[in-house]
Amino acid sequence: MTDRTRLHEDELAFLHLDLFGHSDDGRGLLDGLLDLYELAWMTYGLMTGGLVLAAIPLLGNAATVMFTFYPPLQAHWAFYVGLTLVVAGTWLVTLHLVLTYRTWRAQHPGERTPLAAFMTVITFAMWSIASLGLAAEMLLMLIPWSLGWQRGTDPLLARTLFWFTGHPIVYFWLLPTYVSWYTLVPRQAGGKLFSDPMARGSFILFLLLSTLVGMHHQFTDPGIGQGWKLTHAFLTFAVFFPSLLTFFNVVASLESGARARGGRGLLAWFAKLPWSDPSLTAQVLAMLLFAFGGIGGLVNASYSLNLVVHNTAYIVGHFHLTVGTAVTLSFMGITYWFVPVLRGRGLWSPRLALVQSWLWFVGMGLFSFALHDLGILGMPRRTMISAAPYIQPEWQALRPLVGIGGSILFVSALLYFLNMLLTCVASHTPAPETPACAEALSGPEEGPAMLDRWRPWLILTAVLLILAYGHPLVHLVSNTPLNVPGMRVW
Ligand code: HAS
Ligand code: CU
Repeated sequence: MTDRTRLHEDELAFLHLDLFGHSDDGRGLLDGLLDLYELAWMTYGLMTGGLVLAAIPLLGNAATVMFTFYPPLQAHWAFYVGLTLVVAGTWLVTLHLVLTYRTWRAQHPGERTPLAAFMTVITFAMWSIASLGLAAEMLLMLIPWSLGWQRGTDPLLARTLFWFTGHPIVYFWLLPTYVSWYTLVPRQAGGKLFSDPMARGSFILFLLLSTLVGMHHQFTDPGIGQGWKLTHAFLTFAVFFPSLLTFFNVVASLESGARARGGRGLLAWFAKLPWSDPSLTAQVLAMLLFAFGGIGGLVNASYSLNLVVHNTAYIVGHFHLTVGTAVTLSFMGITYWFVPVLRGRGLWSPRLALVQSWLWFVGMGLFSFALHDLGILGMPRRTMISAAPYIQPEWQALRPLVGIGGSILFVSALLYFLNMLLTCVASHTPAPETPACAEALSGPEEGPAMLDRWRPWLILTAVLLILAYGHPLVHLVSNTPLNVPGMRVW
């Protein structure tokens, strides 16, 4: 056996372990998958190449368009092409997963898909559908326009296509976090997943509903009918629901762990979680702040209330609790076991990791609380406030909290990277074992077989998408003047 084949097998065995946790028929899967090795490297090359291509104009000050790259702000074409390649790379990941999944399916007829695999495939299916908006914006508008082939552009159409993808992108970040909360955290807490079928149900709802709500970012955009905006507001309340299911399921699972460890009382069991485990601590602290991020999201989504908070610091507070904590702090917690497993060495300092997690929690608590408050007091986002002539006296008491919270976060981030670096180069403790997925109190067989099918859900997703976006998109495309020239303000 050549070295390369061995690498194939190791990697694929890991993939197998990772996605199809409890199946024991590893060999057949490996046989079916050897040719996917090249595909994986191609994906890696495409995404890295895209990143580098986008980074060159970014660093060269030729892409000063911020992360939403709204036209008429215009960047160098390489920025748009680079980002498009990154997205194309994610489609190859979907292809890889689907091929793997089909092989597994063929070899395990009648078996329920393991939960982690099911959730991973849903995440990428959802994302691949969602990314079509961005792909259309890039290929049909921004790239030809930045190359000078199209004289003008249309900010409204571009924003609509952007947010078609831009909202579900937040679930593309969140769902991997949920995969960990559902499949690994219950066991880390010493317990079991409360309900496997409910977990699957919540992911199917994400597939169905994630892409129907983008206009909740466009409540103040002229040129889109109020009826459509209101529809998207109601659909946002609907996509809130699978996160409520997650709230219930994950907290019940944590509770099962804490009670098994001797926890008592209505809420006092919470103290009995294994708080000395940094991986678990980081993720539970992330959950706690996410509960507030979710509530803020509901405020944002409420059509009329949105007018109070839109374009203010409140939104910045919101997304630091969601992507900045639920996702980021959870990912940090995940790497506290994952990097040691990959590197074959123990975490350099679990205690430092605990300090880091708590600092993130406290720092973000301050930072985001102050930003929410400042937003309600009317402080705008995306603005250099210290230089604004309209600075308000009632903002002044809160602004230092943003700075203090931000500084604590900065220290926390440094400690995180330090710990990761030292784990890779200086740790001498033995490697932990790859964690196994949690068992479920109520297993997959207890749910309807319907939950493990794809075609009906994909068809329903397409139908809902046409209902939520068909008419407004056709209207915008058929009326677009494409006549707004590009500009660069910095
Ligand atoms: Fe959002 C704007 C609405 C979730 C990210 N959002 C943003 C922006 C970002 C972002 C980056 O409707 C700014 C974009 C920009 O630059 O303009 N968002 C929502 C709603 C949800 C939501 C309804 N957002 C997220 C997530 C994000 C994210 C997730 C990133 C990962 N958001 C909006 C709206 C806007 C918006 C409007 C536009 C505003 C504007 O005007 O510009 C929901 O999905 C949230 C559901 C969450 C929950 C919480 C569940 C809690 C769990 C943990 C439970 C466990 C605990 C342990 C607490 C329902 C699962 C406790 C233990 C015990 C003992 C109890
Ligand atoms: Cu959104």
